[in-house]
Amino acid sequence: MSTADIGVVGLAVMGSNLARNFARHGFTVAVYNRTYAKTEEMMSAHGDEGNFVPSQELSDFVASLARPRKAMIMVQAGKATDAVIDQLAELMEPGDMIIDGGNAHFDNTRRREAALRERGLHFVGTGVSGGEEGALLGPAIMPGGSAESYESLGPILEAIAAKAPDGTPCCTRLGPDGAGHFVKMVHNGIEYSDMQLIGEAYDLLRRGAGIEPAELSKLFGEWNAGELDSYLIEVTAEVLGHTDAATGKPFVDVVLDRAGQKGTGRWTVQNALDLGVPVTGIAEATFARALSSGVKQREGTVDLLTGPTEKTELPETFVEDVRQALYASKIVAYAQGFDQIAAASAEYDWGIDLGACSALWRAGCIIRAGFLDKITTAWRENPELPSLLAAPEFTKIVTDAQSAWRRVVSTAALAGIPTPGFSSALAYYDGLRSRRLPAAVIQGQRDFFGSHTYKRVDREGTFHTDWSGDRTEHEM
Ligand code: NBP
Repeated sequence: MSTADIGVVGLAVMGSNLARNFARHGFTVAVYNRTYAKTEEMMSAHGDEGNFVPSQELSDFVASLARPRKAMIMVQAGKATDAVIDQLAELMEPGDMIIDGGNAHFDNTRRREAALRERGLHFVGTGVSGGEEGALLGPAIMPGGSAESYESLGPILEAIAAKAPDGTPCCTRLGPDGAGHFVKMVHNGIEYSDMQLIGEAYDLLRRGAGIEPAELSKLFGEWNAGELDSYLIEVTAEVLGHTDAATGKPFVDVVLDRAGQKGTGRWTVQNALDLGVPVTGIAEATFARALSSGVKQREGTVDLLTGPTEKTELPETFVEDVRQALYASKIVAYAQGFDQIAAASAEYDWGIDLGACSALWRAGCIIRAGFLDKITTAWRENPELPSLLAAPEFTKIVTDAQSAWRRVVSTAALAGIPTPGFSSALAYYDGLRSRRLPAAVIQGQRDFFGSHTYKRVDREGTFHTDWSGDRTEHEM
């Protein structure tokens, strides 16, 4: 019987939790996993949570889906996803939908969507954020695909998505083909940046101000009750408050300080370079992870490179300064991420609504934060903002924070504590507010050695100076 409202292929941690989430919301869910034992395992542990239709064969799985069929893939990104798409496409009929909820690169999603569209199938590349717990209890869902597919798929996804404080589901169709996976990628990039900034705040307060992890845990807890309210601050308070059972030491002191990465930060930066969008916060965060795990360089220089010899006096307001610098730097990171989404939306003709995008990040996902309400309002009031920093509320927050921000960055430099996130965010702020940038010198250099020409501030046209000759200027 073709009764299942939706099906899930891939029953590892994400797939099985999403399948359970669908079932708990009253949907009949077809489930399939390449290794059938995993399907049996899930059914015996959770089969009583709702209506599941397990299949051992993919053909039976497809046959159990009601038309238009909706099969959500939650398998390893890359080759596994392509293999499953090929197998499903063979069994499906025009009008059916394949939804990829894995962490695919948006270029792959564009390729897959185009190939399946040729066959009359809908391909919905969907970002899913919130980790295992989110998948079960309500993730933020970022679908990209045809408007037609969203008509019947949207209500199912919206039902299982997290709900924002105002009750709105954290799931919106972001645009065609790669739009959803692109937004998920930038979400992860912002996540990298946010985590790095919080790490720097910890480092400044621990190494700089000598505050112990247990105290810092309380401080982050307090910050979480104010304008920094966010999942990542909450998680940080938990991590810093945890004691290692084996040694009795703060957990943070027994963890090897080499940050891992699965690649979405790198993808974000690579794409930003292609689009020419300065996502300096995400880039610094990605490189900071690379530096932390660059064992050869760290071990080979740690005893050679000396730091400041004099003790750095901290400003009396240091703790509050760090909080303000963190908030301002976070806003810069989000502003840069939105710039990248806007640039890609124009490049690929996706028509992404930045207000809808920020609204769907308000709950369920890793970067959920209280201030996303303010960001949503800013984009909704003026979708044409040249930058999030131009929204009156954010202009005020960052300009009000600048004294504290400067004290933190300069104190960090004097104390020898690396703050690539805070420093680059402040440099970005100063770059934007500078009426003249040294790019004029760069243009001169480029024209000098490569005849790359330049424009003038006082008249229209393109010019070149005869640097090797009599230095007369020619209009090109
Ligand atoms: P994994 O990424 O660990 O993938 C395991 C699943 O892929 C199993 O069901 C496995 O089947 C299946 N699979 C593989 Br591997 N190769 C296959 C093939 N050739 N044909 C069919 N099935 C194949 O699972 P996960 O951690 O649940 O993540 C699923 C997706 O969700 C990934 O793309 C991931 O990037 C994304 N994601 C994960 C998180 C998270 O927090 N973990 C968050 C958001 C998104 P088997 O049992 O037969 O080996």
